[in-house]
Amino acid sequence: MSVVGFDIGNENCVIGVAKQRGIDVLLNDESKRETPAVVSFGEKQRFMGSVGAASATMNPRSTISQVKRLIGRTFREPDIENDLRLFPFECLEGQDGGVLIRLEYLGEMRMFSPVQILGMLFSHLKQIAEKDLELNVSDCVIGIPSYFTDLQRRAYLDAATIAGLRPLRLMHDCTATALGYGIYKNDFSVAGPTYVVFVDIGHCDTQVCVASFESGQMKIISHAFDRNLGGRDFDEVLFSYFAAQFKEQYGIDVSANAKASIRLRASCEKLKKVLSANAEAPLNIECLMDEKDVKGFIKRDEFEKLSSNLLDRISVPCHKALLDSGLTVEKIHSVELVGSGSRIPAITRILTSLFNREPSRTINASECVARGCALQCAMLSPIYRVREYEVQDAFPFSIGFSTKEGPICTLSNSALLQKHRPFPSFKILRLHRTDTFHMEAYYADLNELPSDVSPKISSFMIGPFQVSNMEATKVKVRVQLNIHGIVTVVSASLLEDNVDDDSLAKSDDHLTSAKMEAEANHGSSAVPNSAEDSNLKRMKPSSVSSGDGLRKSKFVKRLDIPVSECVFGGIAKAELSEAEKIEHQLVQQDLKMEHAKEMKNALESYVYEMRDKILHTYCGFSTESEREGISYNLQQTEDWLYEDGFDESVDAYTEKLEYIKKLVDPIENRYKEEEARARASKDLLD
Ligand code: ATP
Ligand code: K
Ligand code: MG
Repeated sequence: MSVVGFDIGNENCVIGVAKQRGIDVLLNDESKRETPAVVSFGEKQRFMGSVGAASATMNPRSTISQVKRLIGRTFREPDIENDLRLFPFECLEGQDGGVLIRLEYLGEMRMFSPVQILGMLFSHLKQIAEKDLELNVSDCVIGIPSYFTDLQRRAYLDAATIAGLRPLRLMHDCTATALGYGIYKNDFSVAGPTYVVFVDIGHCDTQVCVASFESGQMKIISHAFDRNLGGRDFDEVLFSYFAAQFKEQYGIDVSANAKASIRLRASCEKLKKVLSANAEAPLNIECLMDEKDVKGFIKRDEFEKLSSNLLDRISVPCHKALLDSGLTVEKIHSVELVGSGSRIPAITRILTSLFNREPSRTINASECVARGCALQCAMLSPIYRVREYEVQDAFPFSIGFSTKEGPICTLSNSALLQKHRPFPSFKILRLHRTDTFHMEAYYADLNELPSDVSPKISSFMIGPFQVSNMEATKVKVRVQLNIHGIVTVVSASLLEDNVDDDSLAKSDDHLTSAKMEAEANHGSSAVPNSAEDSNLKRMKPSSVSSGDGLRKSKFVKRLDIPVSECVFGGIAKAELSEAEKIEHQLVQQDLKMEHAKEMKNALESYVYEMRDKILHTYCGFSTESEREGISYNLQQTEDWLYEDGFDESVDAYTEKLEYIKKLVDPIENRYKEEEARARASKDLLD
């Protein structure tokens, strides 16, 4: 069994694994610790990760990047419309309002959902891990942004299913980072909790959280974010600057040309990185467009001036997280800056003035999420023993539940589950109902959410059931914020009794880590609750203590009620299994092409080997006409390999190989016989 943590970024993916020594980050086929989050559809097979990224300029319309942005989003959201304008690949509106990616593959126009593309990326990372670990990888923990909606979380689980992964937890990126930070530290003050702010600036987003650490435990107090502020926005500042300059200087409109845009954008990203270490940087692109070589130059000061808007925006989620934590700046022990987007020096400056102290960079900025996820996976997995450590996360949104009578609220803002509630956790509702009823889960406060998120989450039908006593009937509904941060109704039951059943369950419970492990391994998956049989299941004895020390046993009649769930905008089971089928076919095609490549290589090396042997080793064991025939065939095959046989099937290569082998084999046999004879006579003489 594997213990793996995945960080799927908009730009880079990192794989962490628990090994005997601790947490390792795996190298991909190019020996890199980061794998580009890219899926490219070549002529006959897909190329993913590093190889895929290399085709971005060659094959822009079929090379998909930043797919994480599109997961669980709708085509008409203004943010998405903005993104799509920058993407070189084609997107359409799906029937459900979601985004579909359209591209040509194997001579056909094909459509893929972002979930399918994400599934391909997961598959690729899974393969890298399996190759390294030499075992099947399924159990894992996957990092997600804290601002992910219910739908996006479910979409991630669907993508994992397509790839054959079983996430034990979707874990908030900053929580994973905080876990990796806290678990190894032994020097926390005994006087009280140590408060740390984590700021993660990635390629597309910024996430902030405030966490408190004590010996043996960490708690997230608040999460805040800007979903639209990351490294790529700084690239865009440079892009606009140079595009405008080149228009004037060279008379070219880079934005109007997809390939030129990709190249300029890539150069701007490189230039941005150079500016992180240097006060100025040049930009040179040969033959960018209309056969023009372009040259540019920018100083760091100028870049910072152009980016001042973006830099100012970084303080917004920082303020929010601090405000929500109820702490003042003086209470903060340190600010930990992670995510590679944060390497711009001006960001350190901004944070320094914001928190009155320089942020520290002690954490590995690009690997911390994957490492934290791997740690969490080890903690949840039964095969690893990790030191007792309590991880308590906070959910960033308030959730409400309503029935047709209106909201079921326990809080002033009509929410049932308050923002920053610890999770996984559940809440028991007791409702008086006599017949089947519906409940809807929704976001109670849209101000807490990223823009354009629909408040609707999901609806639940509870029933059918029959009551025998109209008056004394309570329906107990168990609402859960599960380990992935997904809202569900896990069960409902009928209590035909006047006695409160608090002895059966605490009404509002945060799951401890031991229980969390159990939840991770059972029941709390994203699979919607299947409707259970509503038969009378059991008569549960509940003990009621009486004052005189005698224990009376009282029977509460409990009847399980079926619960069915409908997620607004989620994909149906049938669609998911169709996606799994398609992925399987695509994998077969990739394997076929890989196999053909291997056969081609085998044929090529055979040709070179024989060309040499026929002149030397086998010379004395063949006639001149044999040698001529073989040489001729070797030459023919080599020519074929460069021309018609450049891109052929496994069978074609095998056939050629067999044909030459038939010519060479008799000679090879003569040679071997002679060898054997020589060895035998040598043995005799010895
Ligand atoms: P996200 O978290 O948004 O999904 P991600 O996790 O893939 O994305 P990271 O790998 O943390 O993102 O960061 C990628 C960003 O960091 C890119 O925009 C990249 O240009 C930027 N970056 C990397 N190195 C530097 C550097 N030296 N200076 C400035 N920016 C850098
Ligand atoms: K990353
Ligand atoms: Mg990231």
